[in-house]
Amino acid sequence: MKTTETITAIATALGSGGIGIIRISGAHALQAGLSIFTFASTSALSGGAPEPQRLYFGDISFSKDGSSADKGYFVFMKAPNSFTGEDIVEFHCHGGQLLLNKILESLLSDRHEGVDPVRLAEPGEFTKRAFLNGKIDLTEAEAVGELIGATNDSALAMASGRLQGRLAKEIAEIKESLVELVSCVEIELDFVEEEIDGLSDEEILEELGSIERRVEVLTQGYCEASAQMQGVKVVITGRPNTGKSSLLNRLLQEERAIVTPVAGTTRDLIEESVLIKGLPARLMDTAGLRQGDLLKGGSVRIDEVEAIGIERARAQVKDARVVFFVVDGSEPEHIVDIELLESLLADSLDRKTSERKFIIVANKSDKEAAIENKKLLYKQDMPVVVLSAKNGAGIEALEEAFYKVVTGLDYNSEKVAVQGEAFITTVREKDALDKTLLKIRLSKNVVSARVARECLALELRGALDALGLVVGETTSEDILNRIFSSFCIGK
Ligand SMILES: Nc1nc2c(ncn2[C@@H]2O[C@H](COP(=O)(O)OP(=O)(O)O)[C@@H](O)[C@H]2O)c(=O)[nH]1
Ligand SMILES: [Mg+2]
Repeated sequence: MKTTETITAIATALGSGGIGIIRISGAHALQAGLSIFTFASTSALSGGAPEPQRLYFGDISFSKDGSSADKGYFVFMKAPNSFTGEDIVEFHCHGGQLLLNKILESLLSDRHEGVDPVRLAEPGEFTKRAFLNGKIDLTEAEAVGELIGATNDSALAMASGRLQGRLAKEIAEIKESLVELVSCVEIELDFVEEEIDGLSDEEILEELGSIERRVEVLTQGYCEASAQMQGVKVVITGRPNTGKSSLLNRLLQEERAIVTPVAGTTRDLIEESVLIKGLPARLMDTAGLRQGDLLKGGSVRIDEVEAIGIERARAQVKDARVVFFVVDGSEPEHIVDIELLESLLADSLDRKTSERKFIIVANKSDKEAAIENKKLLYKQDMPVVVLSAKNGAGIEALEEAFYKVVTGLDYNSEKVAVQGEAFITTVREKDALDKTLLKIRLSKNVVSARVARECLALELRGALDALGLVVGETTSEDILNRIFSSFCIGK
């Protein structure tokens, strides 16, 4: 698909910096770029025009009358040898926000005679054009966003591997095997009369089995890879004084939150990032949950600040991927704990239910324990970890339980992380591969049940279409728009 509209945007981050970049892409990029640039020396031009992939120094005008200017570089990348596959011009000037905005404005204004209007790029539009012009596939386009958003080494390594096309290559190889199989089956169908030697059922099943395993490997790494890439939001909650802040401090290995024996010490949210068993977690300590009606007969007075803190805590739980529900394991079973847990679980009965995992933390194991009394809590179908935030006993077990609920795998310190292999990180890719798997399994059933080869060809085609969704070959316009609109402008 060829897009002719010329677009522009500031490509560097908002705020002031040493250098700011403005990017123009489209058929009129060169014309528009030249209209506001004066070359310091014309000797390097070829026939009066700039050569591609070469930096030129000069004046960039940023006011309507063309008199004011910044000094900077001009670079032209000629289609199709550019990121978008279209003509691109970039200005590398000083990175002041006002300055960059003024230059952008002068490109957008139609004051230049004979220059077609240039419009502001939509979010992700440069990357979208790169995709539409076949410069990158959808997995690589998404990797651009992931590379920019990476906040830890392994996310960065993974995004960079994706950008280099590791996943794209694996998908292409799986696709090739499928295409080969489909063509064998279809040739057989086309030449029924000629009695050519087609593949035996066993051969087809074997080939399908090996394709299935390759797709499975990709889907199995999903939970871990997406956690690596996006980080896991963990909310610590429970009644006041159960040791939530102590647990946060213990996991961070620093005295981050204030700990006192006074109920209601933590009032606002405290958020810190930490790696738990190699997974990046955003840990959030919250105000202890209490309420007049939950504390039976309680005469506890909650002031306005604490009440707001409690409200915030509840809201955070709804947005969490993992919830550490902390109880005081040294106390006899507390009815309030159960009511609280149930009310949080009820809050969780929304779209993300299946994704949100609770871990019950029975704290203060260093004190004389009354844990056996907590039968009701233990009846809930969720992991229980007995630990002491005070002396650190059991923290390892909590970290392993965390790893398990996030990735679905047992933690094994010898296991190398997903980086280095091909893997998927987005729900979109997981969805497409699940569909592919389904079709492959249906194909196997069709062969095993000795149904006509026509049906097999149909299912195999279905698998190919589903696989095409991963790299964007068969992805609808709507979905593409959704993906690219999550990018920022200038990307
Ligand atoms: N013995 C013991 N005391 C603890 C432990 N964890 C927290 N505490 C104490 O319990 C009280 C409340 O702790 P804090 O972390 O502020 O609880 P929060 O209100 O849930 O944040 C403090 O006096 C802590 O010293 C633990 O593992 N063992
Ligand atoms: Mg606290």
